[in-house]
Amino acid sequence: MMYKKYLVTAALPYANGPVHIGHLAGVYIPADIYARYLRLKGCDVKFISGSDEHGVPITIKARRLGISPQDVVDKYHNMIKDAFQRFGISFDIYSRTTSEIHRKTASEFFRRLYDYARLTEKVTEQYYDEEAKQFLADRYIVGTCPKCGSEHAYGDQCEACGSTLSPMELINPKSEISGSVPVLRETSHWYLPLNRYQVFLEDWILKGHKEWKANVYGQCKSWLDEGLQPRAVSRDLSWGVPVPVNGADGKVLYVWFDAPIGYISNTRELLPDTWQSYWTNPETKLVHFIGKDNIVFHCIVFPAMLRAHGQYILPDNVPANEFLNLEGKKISTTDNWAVWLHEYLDELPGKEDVLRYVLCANAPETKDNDFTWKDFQTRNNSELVAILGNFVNRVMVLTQKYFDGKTPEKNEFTDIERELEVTVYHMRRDLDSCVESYKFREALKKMMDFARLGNKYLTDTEPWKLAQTDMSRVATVLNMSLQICANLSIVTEPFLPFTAEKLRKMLNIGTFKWERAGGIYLMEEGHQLSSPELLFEKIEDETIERQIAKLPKAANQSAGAESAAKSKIAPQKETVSFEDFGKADIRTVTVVAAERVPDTDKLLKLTIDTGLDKRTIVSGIAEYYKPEDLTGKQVCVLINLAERKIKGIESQGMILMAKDSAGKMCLLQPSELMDNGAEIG
Ligand code: B3M
Ligand code: ZN
Repeated sequence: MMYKKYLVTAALPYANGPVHIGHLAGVYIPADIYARYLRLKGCDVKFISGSDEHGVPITIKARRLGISPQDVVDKYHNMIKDAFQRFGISFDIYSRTTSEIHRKTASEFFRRLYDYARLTEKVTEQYYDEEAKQFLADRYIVGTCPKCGSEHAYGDQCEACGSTLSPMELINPKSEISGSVPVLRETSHWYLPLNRYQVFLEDWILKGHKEWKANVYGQCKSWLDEGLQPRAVSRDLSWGVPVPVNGADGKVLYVWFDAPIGYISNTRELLPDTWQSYWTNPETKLVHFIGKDNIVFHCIVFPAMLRAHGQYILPDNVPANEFLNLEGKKISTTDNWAVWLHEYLDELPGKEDVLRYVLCANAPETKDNDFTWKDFQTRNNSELVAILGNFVNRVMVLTQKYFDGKTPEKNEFTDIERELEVTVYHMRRDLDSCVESYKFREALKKMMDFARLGNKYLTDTEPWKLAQTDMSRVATVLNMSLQICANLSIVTEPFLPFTAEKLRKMLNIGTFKWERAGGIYLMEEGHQLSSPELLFEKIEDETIERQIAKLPKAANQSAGAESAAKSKIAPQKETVSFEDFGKADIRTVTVVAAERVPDTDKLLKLTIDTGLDKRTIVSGIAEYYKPEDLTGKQVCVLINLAERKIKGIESQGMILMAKDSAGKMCLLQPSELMDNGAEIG
């Protein structure tokens, strides 16, 4: 389907705290890359977000600080908005759900569902705090999680195990406000009967959107398989959008009812006259960028609301990401185990793109991922500086030296240039397909491939040597190199917008349309360049040491991988889908030869017979097994692991081991002798 318009939304962050790198990697960087890409392609795109300013987390924070909820959201909304802007997140609008237009839009939305009998009303018993004289919705009630036993579960969710809960499921419930044990009282609420949309959602998602990311599709499937139940869409609270029905005093819309409507209200605020031409237009592609904890609301609840409403389009895709950890530990705002965007911007000025690059390179696209300051430094120094910065700098300096900073002419092509022309053309197309399928990590690599290609071209042609004999060749080589620089000024724009701008300035060019990338006629002969500047600077150890030292001490110690491992059994990892597990090809194999890898304590080089072939794997088991103990043993090996070079040896698989919390390790062996190549699963 050819779309005429695009709505790109990024989850509305709660305005109860600042934004950290987890938010950026999971939601805002991919969304921004996508929106910038579409804009450069000349598409009619609106990139929408804003602060989520209702809900119990806000009122709890206000109570704790002794200020009003409005004061809380004013403070954080401005802080978040400012940080996003400084970081180059190119929203067309970043508004807020306390705006007048949002209140109106959300009320009208609810009212339409109410008028068309799309909601049901029900009286139930709910927890009530007799001391504070109020009902205890969602996070106002705390207790023990029935699923994992954590003592700090909330009435809507357990953060320890990620389960969605209802207040009635909590063991030993207590009021978050007064600490008292709540009583049950009757109250009446409106419900969205999700069960009525079960069949529709099954068709739409399970049959119609098989292309959605596996993590998203899998979560939807498990919700649908469990069978959808009606969900309350109102609450007994004073902070929120009042329920627009007579006799509903003291009741507001549930925050997860009003928040996604914020995407619509914010578009309406941006385009008072034409917003409907986006939201009611089947030729609009709507894409929600969110984190994994928001999947059910964006894939099940909001689409059911939109369907019940009847006038608006549904999302085409919801490319949700998993979570980003920090130095091996879950980001925690309460423990201050986080890198806060506003602090980063103040402390590492001019390095916006470095963080954008590192977070995109490590984006938790298919599984949780880790941010470490060491990796941040390495990616800056050996990728941004050494590959991208270095290429551009060499071209600028050489052009200055040999041609007074003017783009030289393209003379006769050799095979190298002919091949280069074709390669560049294909690289652009490959990059497009990665972005369009929401594979931003891979897209970033493809972006860097332009610089890699440029470096290789310079190394192969050596214009500094040619300069002694053949200036006409030098001209061609530098012309082509400048074409690659101009290509880089386009393809870096979605990922590294500050760098793209610097590059345009140096090349003394304007912004090209995306479609021009992949071509070699961007820089005109005779065009004067500006003076070269460095695109990136090396990051020294002190810089990252200072950042590491900022992380809270207590948490810092327990973050040490070893002490954590010794203190307890590793927690269960993320759920994987059946298909995901099925990708791992594990076989029984026989070790036919084993030897130590010279100059290492831990590594053995094993030759194994997989039944399919004989191959080499390098394994870190020398502390536990002598080479002679292994020869002839049958073990289990993951055979389709991407090849890795370890100490110069290609390792083609991984031998499976068990490791306990004390660090003891042992091999896994089949309980009976099997043929080599037997599949394990
Ligand atoms: N504020 C939850 C969150 O920040 C929520 C997202 C709303 S998107 C409509 O995780
Ligand atoms: Zn739990």
